[in-house]
Amino acid sequence: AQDCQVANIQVMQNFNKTMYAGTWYAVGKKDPDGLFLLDNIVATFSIGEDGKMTATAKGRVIILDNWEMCAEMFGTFEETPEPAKFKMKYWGAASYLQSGNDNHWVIDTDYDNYAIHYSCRVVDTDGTCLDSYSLIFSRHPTGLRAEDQPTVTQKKLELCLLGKYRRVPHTGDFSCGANSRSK
Ligand code: AZE
Repeated sequence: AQDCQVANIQVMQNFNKTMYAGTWYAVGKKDPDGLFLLDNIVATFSIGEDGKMTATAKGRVIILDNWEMCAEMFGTFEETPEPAKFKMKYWGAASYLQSGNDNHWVIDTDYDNYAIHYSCRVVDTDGTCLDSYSLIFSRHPTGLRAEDQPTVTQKKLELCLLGKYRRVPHTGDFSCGANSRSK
């Protein structure tokens, strides 16, 4: 089932963005090349009156080699013919944070407990992904339910990223903690 071709990656069928809305806690991540959110990563997806999906994300980052801070990020999503495949334009609340345009694919979700996100930034000449990042989301800050773990492992395998994820701690300290997460 996995030939590692980006074009063959199966995404969530009949993706329902309204059911996807709300807060997701990253409990696992595979980093892209370069800078990325380190930990305490929380994303909140919303659907506007125009039907378009937007998101905010917070996470701890270290920029300029040793400056640790909470990055507040924003994203707007452009739909594609495949409902689970979006183009995400993103930027930071502060100009020195990262901005860009990424693919944003929802690989699988049950909407209530887990979701698997995947972005390939660079497709190699052989059709595999050269630079990807992926987040494993849970509705529960405590982590995935035991019954969702086999599904998530299977999807990591299909993404050719099994063994490449790290746990994302939610320590609630710094300015990414629970107290600053409300806005
Ligand atoms: C994502 C959830 C949906 C909204 C956004 C996301 C991506 C954010 C980044 C942030 C990078 C920040 C850096 C700062 C120095 C997918 C988590 C915006 C890619 C590297």
